[in-house]
Amino acid sequence: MPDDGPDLQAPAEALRGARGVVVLTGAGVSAESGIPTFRDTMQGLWASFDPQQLATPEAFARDPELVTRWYDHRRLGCAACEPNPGHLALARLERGVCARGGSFTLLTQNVDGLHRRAGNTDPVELHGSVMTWRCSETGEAVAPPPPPEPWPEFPPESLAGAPVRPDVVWFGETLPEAALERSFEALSSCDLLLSVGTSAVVYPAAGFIEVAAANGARTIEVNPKDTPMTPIVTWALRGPSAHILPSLVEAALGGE
Ligand code: BJW
Repeated sequence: MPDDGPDLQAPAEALRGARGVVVLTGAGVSAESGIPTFRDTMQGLWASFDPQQLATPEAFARDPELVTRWYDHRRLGCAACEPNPGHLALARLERGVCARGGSFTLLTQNVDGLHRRAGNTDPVELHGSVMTWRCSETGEAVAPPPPPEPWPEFPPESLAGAPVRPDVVWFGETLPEAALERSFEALSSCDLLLSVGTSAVVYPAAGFIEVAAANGARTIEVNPKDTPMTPIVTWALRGPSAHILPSLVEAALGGE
């Protein structure tokens, strides 16, 4: 028999029977949309920079021009990309679970806005969004120029005279309280958690898989590689999410 991917029967049955579904996504779900994952080596002009060094309040304080140029480059890159079949499968999954009266919560670490564009109605953006920006002092929203226009200056300046920053969560910053509340509420009552395209090394999101498992949920991981959470998940499905998710969701929902 040809090897056309992992065996989806048991995880698809679990997904079909679940009444509370939580999906946790990371950068890998957007890889096939052409957005590099967070821990990929950067390309071109940014090849000599380390994302983990730039995604910090300290880097922004030290060099706001560099950090805002990097985020604006990513903002315009995300705006130019489209949701891929993996994103679309998760939107279909939300419709299917809700149509049969179940609960569905999408928790994403991604800042690219692609889940919303694919049709998921209310994703919890744990690490914020690169598409929205705010004054670094007052917190007031400051709208960036519509893509493909870059900001006219780096860093952009707010009406309060302070540098404007992307509305993302950097290392050492706390996640939005409402996002954490919605996450823990969903994790405490779900019977299935699907983790897709995350290296599962950044907390608190990485710990969500353990929280769901400790509450009795079954867990599915979709990733081409092992992660620190692989040993505890119920099913580890190896492969790219743009291939696996459409098949998994089709097997779970069928004609629904
Ligand atoms: C594919 C694929 C394909 C490829 N299909 N898959 C507990 C223990 C230890 C440390 C801490 C802790 N609690 C808090 C911390 C500190 C810190 C942390 O976790 N550090 C660790 C690195 C050790 N956490 C924080 O600081 C958080 N704040 C917080 O907890 O506040 C309270 C506190 C502070 C300090 C101490 C204690 C408490 C904030 C975390 C904010 C993270 N922000 C970033 C940047 C956002 C803006 C931006 O994008 O620039 O979020 S960091 C970066 O990592 C980004 C991502 O959302 C996040 C996760 O990365 P992700 O999505 O998993 O991407 P990758 O690249 O790592 O992995 C991609 C995966 O896809 C890989 O596995 C591939 O194999 C796979 N893949 N192709 C499917 N086609």
